[in-house]
Amino acid sequence: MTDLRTVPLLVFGPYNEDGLAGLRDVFDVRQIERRDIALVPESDRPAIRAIAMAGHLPNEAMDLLPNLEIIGHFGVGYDGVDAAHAASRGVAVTNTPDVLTEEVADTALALVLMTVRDLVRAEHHARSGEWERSGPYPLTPLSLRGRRLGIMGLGRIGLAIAKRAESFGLAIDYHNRTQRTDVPYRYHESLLELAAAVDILLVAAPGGAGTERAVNAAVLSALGPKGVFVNIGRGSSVDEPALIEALETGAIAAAGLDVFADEPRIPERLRALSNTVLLPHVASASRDTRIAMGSLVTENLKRWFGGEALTSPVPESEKAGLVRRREAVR
Ligand code: NAP
Ligand code: 8YV
Repeated sequence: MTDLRTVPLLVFGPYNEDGLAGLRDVFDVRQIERRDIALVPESDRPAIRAIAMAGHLPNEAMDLLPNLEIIGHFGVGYDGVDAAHAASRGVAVTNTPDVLTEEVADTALALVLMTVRDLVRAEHHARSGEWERSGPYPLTPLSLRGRRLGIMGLGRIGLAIAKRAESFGLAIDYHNRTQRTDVPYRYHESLLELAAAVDILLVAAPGGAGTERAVNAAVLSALGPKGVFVNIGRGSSVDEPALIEALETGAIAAAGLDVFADEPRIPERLRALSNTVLLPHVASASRDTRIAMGSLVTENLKRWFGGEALTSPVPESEKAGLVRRREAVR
């Protein structure tokens, strides 16, 4: 009989409450309140065999845990974990794809609509009594009608966004590193080309070195003065100072952002702008979806120590053959 209560698992910093309860039901959980390995006493470090976490795990922290086998990342985007480094040490990494796709796509469409039709300030106009005092809310210069949406990152989430946008009557273009053969949408080999061809540019790509500051001044200039930028992916994919400059000068019309370069800090200049809609990284943040994400983290960790194939290893772990523990914990 497998006894996972003998497996010490480190919860590296803040973690979803439902997910934590699920982990506690199974493993010998030790949680630290901040993502700081110094909070794990040196004498306890050799015992740790698994980590559950969200956000950033420094390589130095990983390297101070000599018997670490697996990292369960709460979130599909695992740019905060160096999965190649983990693989070089024989440590598997899992993430939480699929279970959040539809929720994130719903939020993306809401963000597009809020931004294009200025709905946050219109709501404030009604709620504050301004409608009764000063009359109707001004007509919005932008509309979704007749617009073309360009998606950078037509993966699971990008495709779910495209399907929704299609039903809204939008034409869809996209840019990935590799052209897909299973979609009817127009492909662009470069992000610059995509930005020049569309009215709304939406990022649904992963963070990390491959997309670092990819949305820069040239891309925003190509999007143009009637263009709208929406980011549901990662803040690191945008040159944020260049975005602020483009919004301030009218080089683009508006932006809707769920993610930022240095969360939870949002630059004051960005917060001061009236042509932005700013969300605090909530695209997947419904309780049901977060429960599903936590369950998938726990499922992966249970399967690993039970000697079964992982449900969602990241590609770097798959490539290294880190998809199943050689033996179950007895
Ligand atoms: P996915 O299925 O792996 O899709 C990622 C897409 O991005 C793929 O189509 C990939 O195509 C493309 N891509 C990767 N690197 C690229 C690059 N350098 N340039 C252009 N395209 C690139 O992942 P997903 O499940 O859709 O999730 C996407 C991302 O959304 C996550 O990594 C995460 O950062 C973000 N996210 C945010 C939230 C939120 O709360 N705001 C929630 C969930 C996810 P190629 O490989 O062909 O390039
Ligand atoms: C979460 C996300 O907000 O899955 C992702 O990549 O960005 C979001 O779903 C995050 O991972 C939870 O901390």
